[in-house]
Amino acid sequence: MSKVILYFRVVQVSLCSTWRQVRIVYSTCKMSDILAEAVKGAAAHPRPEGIQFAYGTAGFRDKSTILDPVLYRMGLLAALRSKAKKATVAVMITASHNPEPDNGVKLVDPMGEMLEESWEEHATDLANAKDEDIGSALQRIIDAVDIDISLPSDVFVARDTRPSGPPLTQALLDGLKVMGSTFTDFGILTTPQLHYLVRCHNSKGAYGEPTEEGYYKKLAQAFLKLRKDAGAKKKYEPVVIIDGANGVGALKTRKLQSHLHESLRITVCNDGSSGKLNEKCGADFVKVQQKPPAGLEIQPGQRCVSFDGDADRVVFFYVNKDGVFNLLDGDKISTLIAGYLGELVSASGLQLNIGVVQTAYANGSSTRYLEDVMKVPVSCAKTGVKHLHHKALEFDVGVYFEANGHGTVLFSDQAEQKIKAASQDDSLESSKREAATRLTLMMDLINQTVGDAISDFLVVETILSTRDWAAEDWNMQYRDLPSRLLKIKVKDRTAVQTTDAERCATAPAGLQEAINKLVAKYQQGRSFVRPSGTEDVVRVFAEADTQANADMLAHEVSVQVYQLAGGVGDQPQPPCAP
Ligand code: 16G
Ligand code: ZN
Repeated sequence: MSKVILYFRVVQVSLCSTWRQVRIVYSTCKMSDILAEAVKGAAAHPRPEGIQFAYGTAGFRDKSTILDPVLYRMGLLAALRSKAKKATVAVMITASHNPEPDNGVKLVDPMGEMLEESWEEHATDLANAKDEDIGSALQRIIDAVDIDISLPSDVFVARDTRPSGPPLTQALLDGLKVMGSTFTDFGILTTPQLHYLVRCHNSKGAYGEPTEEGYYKKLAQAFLKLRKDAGAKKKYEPVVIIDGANGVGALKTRKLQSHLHESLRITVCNDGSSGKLNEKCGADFVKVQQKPPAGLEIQPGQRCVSFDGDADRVVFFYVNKDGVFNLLDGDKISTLIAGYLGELVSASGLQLNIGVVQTAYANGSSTRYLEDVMKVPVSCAKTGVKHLHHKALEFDVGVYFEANGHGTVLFSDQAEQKIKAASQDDSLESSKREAATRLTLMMDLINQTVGDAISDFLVVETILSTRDWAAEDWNMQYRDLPSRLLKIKVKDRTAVQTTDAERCATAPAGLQEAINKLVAKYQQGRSFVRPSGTEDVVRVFAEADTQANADMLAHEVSVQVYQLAGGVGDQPQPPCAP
């Protein structure tokens, strides 16, 4: 006799004006019914023929017009993930720095971490299952992970400002409803805000109040306390221009502003009132183009900040009195933060090791500065936030940043306890206790779940103010080597394989040897190639003593990729003489 298991299933979820009030009506049903309904529900979200989706470094990302079925399926998957973790998980709908017509979706684990890597495969399988096979695809995941389907599930949902966001959210919610999951739709949030909320919720408030207001309050309180004793400044000006990439970062900075009172004068440009999301603006544009975004009027020396489309990346820049553009990217930010936290740790007398995690894209000057001048250990991780995050966990205080401006600081539980205890230890010298107190405030200011443009921006402002530095003083810590990033189209980008955190190519045969020979021709030359995780291209990075040499080295390596890895179209042309 076959066993019939009855499960509770939510059949009605009503969201009231305040999101905390969710009315839930339960009924009972069988697991086979849930799977059958998941298949039935797919009729409203049919999967197009001939498209293969892949859960990449930043989840699924594509033209928004083809993502509806993926969102529906991610609703199904998020419910399973929540059951598997016995906790609330989150789903963010965004395509970050990509153009406005794109969109994407990624799952967030209970403590605000990226989705565990082993589930990326489940996500890809489910996204590619035919409509009629959704039930068996779900069953495969349930069996593989051994999920107790009778457990409840709960999911937080948010999106960026893209016009495709609302209908895609609807598709996601349809998936959640079919699974009988409860959910909270927060509407428009930055990616890091959603990460913060799910962590607060699951840690029962220990990380902060699980509301958007709670996020602003936590950051602003720490920021204002860290500024309290600041004396008169000669160089640091509390005036900053923010390029909001015409996205959610602009809206949320406006909300933060009222909490900061008069401590910082922020002008938000590219706030979405006229321009398009990420078009000629935002952190990615500024980093890649090495020039200021459109829509900003900048005085020499004025400190400016660019966020990306979902506000998880930040870069700073200024134009000097000769009109020369200067970028302060993720490498400069991590160096600044590691230096300051290192000083606080020494001043507190605590035995904590600090390390910095970078990727192969980090400017060689930054790595040398950290290792040779600051004597800070540096680890290199593969591109993609999850790899850096993972490595940063190896330190008591792990500072990780990608050169593109995505990064944060992780404090181990043990470090956190030691710092908090020292800040309350009356037997300690007051200077030590004070340093520990500043460290606790820095921990509150830093969003440890994921890189957060708003939080990182406030951290940098705090350090610059404490040091009484203008952007130029910060920039002078070390001089970036000129670099160039190119992309090459090939028949199959997986023909290029790498090892040693992407610094060495293991395939195609002969490519690394060719790169080594080319690099040897240039002063301070360095180059590596890697298949992109988000675009169908191979990326080529090169740096050297001069811009012309960096450009030429990047070009010569590109030609090797083109010839050895099956280049498509015309062979790359040498850079034009300046
Ligand atoms: C994604 C990654 C970013 C990485 C970029 C590289 C996350 C959240 N985002 O945007 O960290 O720098 O991919 O793109 O992990 P690429 O593989 O196309 O060069
Ligand atoms: Zn982003």
